[in-house]
Amino acid sequence: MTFNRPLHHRLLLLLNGLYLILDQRWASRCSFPEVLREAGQAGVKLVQYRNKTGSMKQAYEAASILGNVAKEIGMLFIVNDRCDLAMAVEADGVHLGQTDLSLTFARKLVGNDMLIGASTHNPEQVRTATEEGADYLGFGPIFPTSTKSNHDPVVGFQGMKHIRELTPLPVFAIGGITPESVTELCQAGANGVAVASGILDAADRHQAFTQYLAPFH
Ligand code: TZP
Ligand code: MG
Repeated sequence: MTFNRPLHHRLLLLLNGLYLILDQRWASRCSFPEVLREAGQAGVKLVQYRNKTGSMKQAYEAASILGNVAKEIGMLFIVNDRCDLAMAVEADGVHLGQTDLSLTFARKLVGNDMLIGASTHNPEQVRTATEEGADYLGFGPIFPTSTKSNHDPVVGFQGMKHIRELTPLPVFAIGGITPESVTELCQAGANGVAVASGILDAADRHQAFTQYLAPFH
């Protein structure tokens, strides 16, 4: 059964451009609330909080602060991996990988109003996540990255091009993306790019935001 949820127009308008990933590993080197405000000013419309190692208590505290900032500046706030945390902080969405809760069961838990994003790495996963009611997809890794350990094989521009026709959902290219690759990824069919290190390691974050977003203007 193909099941594409009719997404509210307002949400669809936000599911493109630069998707900022705030990975807890960078939190000791920069202030996430500050980065989030800079992102909002630059025109970023959605952000994900990713915490692979912290306790639930620590993740809840960080996510609830970031969720409040995101709400204040009108940015979509997505929590990685965990439906319970997303629900606890009243996030706009939850982002699930291939080893997280199934999309079908996650939907039962979070209800119809929460966005569900799905990480996909090959054509089969793109088809399945689409059929199972994801609202948007992450697809990659496009290039090698050290942000995710043991990641799937890289798919490159060709991989992106190949899956474009398999789903009507917004697709964010992810993994090792630099500003130089954004235009070609959009030409290959990406609606946006999801980035962690390219922003969080940038010497000049303001410039990095501008460079990543320029192809979307
Ligand atoms: N999966 C592959 S890369 C990544 C995830 C969740 C995070 C993006 O990392 P970066 O630093 O932009 O390569
Ligand atoms: Mg996950």
